[in-house]
Amino acid sequence: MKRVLSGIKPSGELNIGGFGGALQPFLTIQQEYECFFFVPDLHAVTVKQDPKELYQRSKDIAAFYIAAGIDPKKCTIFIQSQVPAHAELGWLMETQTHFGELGRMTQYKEKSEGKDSVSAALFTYPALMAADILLYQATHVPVGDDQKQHLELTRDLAQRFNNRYGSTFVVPEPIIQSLGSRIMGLDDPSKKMSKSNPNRNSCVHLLDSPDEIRKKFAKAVTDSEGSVRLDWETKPAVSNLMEIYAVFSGDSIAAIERRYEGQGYGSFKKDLAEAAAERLIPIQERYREIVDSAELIAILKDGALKASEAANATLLRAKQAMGFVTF
Ligand code: AQP
Repeated sequence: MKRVLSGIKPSGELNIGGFGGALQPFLTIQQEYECFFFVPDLHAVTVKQDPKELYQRSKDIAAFYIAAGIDPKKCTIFIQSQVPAHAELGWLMETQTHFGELGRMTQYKEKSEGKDSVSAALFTYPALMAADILLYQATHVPVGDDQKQHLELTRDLAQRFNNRYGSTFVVPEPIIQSLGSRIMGLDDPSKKMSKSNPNRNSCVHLLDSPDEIRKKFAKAVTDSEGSVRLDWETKPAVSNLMEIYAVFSGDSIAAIERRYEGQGYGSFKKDLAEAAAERLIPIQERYREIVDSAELIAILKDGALKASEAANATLLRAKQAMGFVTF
């Protein structure tokens, strides 16, 4: 059985970057794979989080999974910190990870740049991410552009562990998506659209109203050429908007180019906002129904039980392989 583990960190308000790069692909993936979709809250706390916000955002991410169409009857949906095996295998994986390997991670370099001090966890979290994946013996992991390096490390660690202690972990393969794997900021197409960007106009949030969506796309930077044409080298801002349009409308890039040939950016941006709102409004409605419901709690409790069962079995194998006393 092909199995997938993936998740979205509750480190800020979910935006259309996470939607295009993770949530939307999850909907297709659930048709083909046995899926574990989790809320990686232990990863969120590698940087400072307000406790009340972390609590709310963790529930939000879980609610968005369901609101977007992930089927809790088919998939296991859970919160990472409710399955203690993650932290425990995370530690064991740290013992297998070289300092130099972690130092090469570009995410660490980007997130620590210009900061006086960062947490040790920000440095070591790729080992925890490896544990997340290996605990479920995931055969496949969907990876956005920025996560490729971490999955490579996970594969190296799984192979290293298997060579040292005997076959224990499945070595996971990436699922590379062609569309939406790197959605850039609306204010700056050289920077990835990120939840932690304080500029609210850099992205469209999943809970934005149609009016806010329209305003944000209207403000999005473009270029002076005035033609809707994909060229990441010379027209990154417009190419980014075209990719977002393709994510929301399901249209191909070629079809979008044809539709707006000879037109400026005005009607393109207006239609883009309509396409995004049309997709997001029903998700928002379902999110509001479920976010504070007993239904969500029941799904997460059930998910934590199922996830623990799978994770504890792998953890036990790994501990026995390493020589820990187990009963
Ligand atoms: N802008 C994006 N374009 C495409 N994919 C994206 N993803 C996130 N942003 C984009 C993908 O979504 C998955 C879950 O990501 P995450 O939220 O767990 O971590 P992240 O990539 O660190 O997200 P942010 O928004 O940038 O969070 P902060 O600012 O807190 O670090 C991943 O597969 C990711 O590639």
